[in-house]
Amino acid sequence: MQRSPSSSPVRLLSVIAVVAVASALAGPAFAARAHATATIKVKVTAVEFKFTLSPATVKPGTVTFTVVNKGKLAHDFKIAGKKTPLIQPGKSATLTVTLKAGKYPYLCTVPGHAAAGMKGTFVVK
Ligand SMILES: [Cu+2]
Repeated sequence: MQRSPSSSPVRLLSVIAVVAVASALAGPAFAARAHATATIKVKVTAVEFKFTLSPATVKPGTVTFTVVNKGKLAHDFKIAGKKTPLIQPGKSATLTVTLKAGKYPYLCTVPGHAAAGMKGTFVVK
C-alpha cells in the first residue's frame, strides 16, 4: 500500500493553518485601527506669560494640541519631549503626542518665558 503525498487530511490541515495565521495577523490590526480613531483635541491659548489649556485634563490616548498665540511675542509649546515650532503672534500650530496616564509638565522654551509663568502640568487620567 502506498500513500499519496496529496492525501486530503494533510491538505485540510494546511488550510486550517493558513486561516489561523491570517486571523492572528488581522486581529491586532483591526484592534489598533479602532483604537486610533479616538484622537483627543486640546486647545492651548498662549499669551504673555501664561498658557490656558482646554480641557485641562484628558483620558490616556493620542492627544492633538492646537496652540494659538494670542500674545504680542512669539511663543512655542513643549510637552512630553515634543515641541511646536516658534509661533508668531496671531498664528497657531499643532502638536500630536500619545500620552499614558500621568502628569506632564509643559512650557514655553523661549528664554525667560517659563520662569515668567508660561508653564504648568497637564494631567492625563
Ligand atoms: Cu513664550
